[in-house]
Formats: sequence, structure tokens, C-alpha cells
Amino acid sequence: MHVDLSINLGGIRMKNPVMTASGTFGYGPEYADLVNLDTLGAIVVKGICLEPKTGNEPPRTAEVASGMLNAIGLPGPGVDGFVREYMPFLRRHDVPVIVNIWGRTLEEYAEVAARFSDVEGIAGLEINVSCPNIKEGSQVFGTHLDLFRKVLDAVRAATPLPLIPKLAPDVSNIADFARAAEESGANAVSLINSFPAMAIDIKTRKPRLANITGGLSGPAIRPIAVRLVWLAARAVSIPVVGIGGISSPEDALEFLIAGASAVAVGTANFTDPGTAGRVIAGIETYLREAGHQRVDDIVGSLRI
Ligand code: RRO
Repeated sequence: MHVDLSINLGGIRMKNPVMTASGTFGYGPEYADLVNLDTLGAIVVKGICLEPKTGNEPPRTAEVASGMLNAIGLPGPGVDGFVREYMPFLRRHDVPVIVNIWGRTLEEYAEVAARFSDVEGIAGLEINVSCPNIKEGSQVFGTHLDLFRKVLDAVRAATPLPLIPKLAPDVSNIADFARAAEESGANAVSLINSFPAMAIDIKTRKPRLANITGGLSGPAIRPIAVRLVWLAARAVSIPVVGIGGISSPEDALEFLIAGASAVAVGTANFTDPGTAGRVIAGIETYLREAGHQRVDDIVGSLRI
């Protein structure tokens, strides 16, 4: 039986439901010798703001049980640098490019979105309101419902591109944020960003990250993410992208059954760049063996 893995994620046509999570796959070329980029559902690039930025002091990562902490602090080339240095490469590939964007103010979010609207080859924007590691504000937008709505309204007014707000995990009611995204005209939501966390070296009594706190990602956060995806997917009718510790087809299938229409592989890219490929193949096998022809057949198929 033929299995059709293709999906339409809020207006973004994808060959399959597996993308790479922002911040774990560079801007694409970094992985091109290791992964056939054209086989991916989509590439989500590292967060871009208006101007070039250097990021935090090292150490910026630390390994912890079943995961890692990071406080990278959003280094990046800015809008113009990204378009100049990376878009020519990305346009040569047959894979949707989703740009993760962020700003320090509402106006900056809107301007970044507006600037990308005219750039050829961009399939959509993921709106980062949930970075745990910059002091200037991004996290505040993701955890305060009124500010979250304001960012989305500003970005929605600035661009016709498909918009995917990336939700913060550390909120008391994720459904409120998913609903607010839908009401503001978002085309999908993605969740979760890394979970705010901290680790200490007891010999030196220093924090293991220069930033003191960071974001926890990897298998440690997967069950947290599956629950939040389940809650968000029940609250909205726009598609949900499930993210959090996916390193196998089985992990991805949990998210799809919980209600995600697509998934993103994140931290696992660092240890095995072939993970997304294995996840795609494993989803296809699962669908075939269960007698399904399309991914949608299992989305939200949780039995309670
Ligand atoms: O760059 C980072 O420190 C970072 C960001 Br923007 C984010 O959204 N999530 C994360 O874990 N790290």
C-alpha cells in the first residue's frame, strides 16, 4: 500500500512531517555534507533578529542527565546577513525554509517579519517568543498572554507569510497561549522551546553556564512536551508542531498521536544528524503496518 507522507502545515507544503528544530541545525549548510537536505519536511533556521549579534559568553552548553542545557544567546547574522549569506544556498534546495525570528520590541518583531515578506524562497516564519536566555525581553513575550497577543498582532499585520509562534513551556495554561495564537491569525503553533533550567558545578560552586541559567532540551523534556502538545492540540484547530527530545520514530509518533500534525528533531541533531531521516522512515513504516495511507490518519488518535 502506498503511504503519502506529505502534509500541508498551515499553508506550507511539506514532503513529510519531520523538520529540524531551530537552533539545532544552523542555517542549513552546516549539515549539508551529512544530511540530504531535500529529504527533510522543512528546515527551521536559527533565530534571526534585525541586526547581527554575538551571543553569550562561554560556556554556553552543558551536558546533563538525558539532555543538555544551553544559553547561546541568539548569535546571528541579522536579516540582511542571513539573506545575503544563506538564502542563495537554501534556494538551490527543494525544502521549505522556515525562518525563526525574534526582536527586542514589538516594533522589531514586526520589522523583521516585514523584511522577510519580500524575500524569495521563505516558506514561513516561526516566531520565537520563548528564548530562555536573553535578558532583553523575548521570554517575557512568551509567558505573558497580553504581550504574546501584541507580538502576534504586530507580526500578523506586518506579513502575509505563514506564521508559527513557538510556545514557551513554562506557562500555567498552555491552551490559553495556543488559543491566543489562533485568534491572532497564526497558521500553526510549535512547542516546546527548551525548559528554563540550571546546573551547578559543586567543586567550584559556579553555575555550569556563564549565563547562570539556560534551557533544558533533549529526552529529559519529552514527556513534558508530549503533555503540553496534547493540551495545546485539543484547544485549537490550527496545526501543532511537536518538539521536545525526539530521537527516534517512536518518539515522534507519540507526538503525532497526542495531536501534533508535524514534529521537529532538535538536540538529537547534535549527536546523530541522521535522526530526522530515521524518523521519516520509521513513521512511514508505522503507517504502512497500521494500514494508514496518510499522516493525518494518526494525528490526535490517542485512545482514552
Ligand atoms: O539562543 C539561545 O540561547 C536559545 C534560544 Br533563542 C531559544 O529559543 N531556545 C534555546 O534553548 N536557546
